[in-house]
Amino acid sequence: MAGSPGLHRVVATRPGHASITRSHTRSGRRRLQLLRITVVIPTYNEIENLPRLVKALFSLPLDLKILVVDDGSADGTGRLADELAGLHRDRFSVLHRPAKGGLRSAYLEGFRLAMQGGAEAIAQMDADLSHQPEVLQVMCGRLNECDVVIGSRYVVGGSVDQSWAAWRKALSAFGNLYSRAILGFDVRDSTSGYRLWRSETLRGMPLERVRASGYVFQVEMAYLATLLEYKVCEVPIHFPDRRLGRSKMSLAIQAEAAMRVLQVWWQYRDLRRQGGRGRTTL
Ligand SMILES: Nc1nc2c(ncn2[C@@H]2O[C@H](COP(=O)(O)OP(=O)(O)O)[C@@H](O)[C@H]2O)c(=O)[nH]1
Ligand SMILES: [Mg+2]
Repeated sequence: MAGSPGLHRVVATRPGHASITRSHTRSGRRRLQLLRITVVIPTYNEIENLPRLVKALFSLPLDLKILVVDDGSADGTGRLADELAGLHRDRFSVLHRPAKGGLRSAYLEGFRLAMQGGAEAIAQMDADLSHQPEVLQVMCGRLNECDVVIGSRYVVGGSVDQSWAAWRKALSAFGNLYSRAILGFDVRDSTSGYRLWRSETLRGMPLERVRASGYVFQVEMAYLATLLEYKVCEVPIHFPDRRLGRSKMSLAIQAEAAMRVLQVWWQYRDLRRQGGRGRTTL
């Protein structure tokens, strides 16, 4: 983070950009602060959803940029994103990748670009509006005391779409319980893809070691943060179903998930011993 250690950058609020977080200086005075946030949005065939999401995000009183990572969507999402980039010049950019490469590399490449671009905080969310943009403000408010904030369906106040069949609710809840049991950590919704990271947190994580894609990518990242003794917080979210377009998660990915969680447990046995000393920035 920019500025002297222990102090947060003080930024004058711009018209239309209310301050969103407060921090304490060493002298204990409260300072208004506006974090520079980049929202990384992976897209694959999200042409109906993307303009709505972008509009909703840019209407938030946050200092926010958007980075879309599009994997050659056949429905023209990439072209639409280019048009949006033309409209919102310095606030919107697109990373075009030639083919569907999965969430792990989409997010990791997006995070890297966002950090290079000077983001102080990096959000990740689905393009399909199942991650409600306004919650980002609540997440920002928590980032003073937390190293990463997860939008959680499974803390008090959180919920999933009422239309979900019982088996789907059970599968999702079971996935989270299973991960908690195997990995022995206390993140209630470790499969959630709605998150806000301090850039410092991502910098301290050995991202080149992350292997899982799909749901387990989210689990692996949350576990890694916990192992490295970062403070992981959860805020309740309602998770409505996507209304438009189709989910790209397949049964194969879900079946793979259970195995991958075991691999995650095995893969980080060294970090379990090292704790916070395993961070790549000390
Ligand atoms: N760039 C990229 N985006 C993807 C890929 N797979 C899924 N997405 C996007 O990642 C987000 C999560 O996928 P989604 O289909 O909503 O999964 P679900 O929420 O579990 O049903 C959405 O914004 C998708 O468009 C991929 O391979 N590459
Ligand atoms: Mg989704």
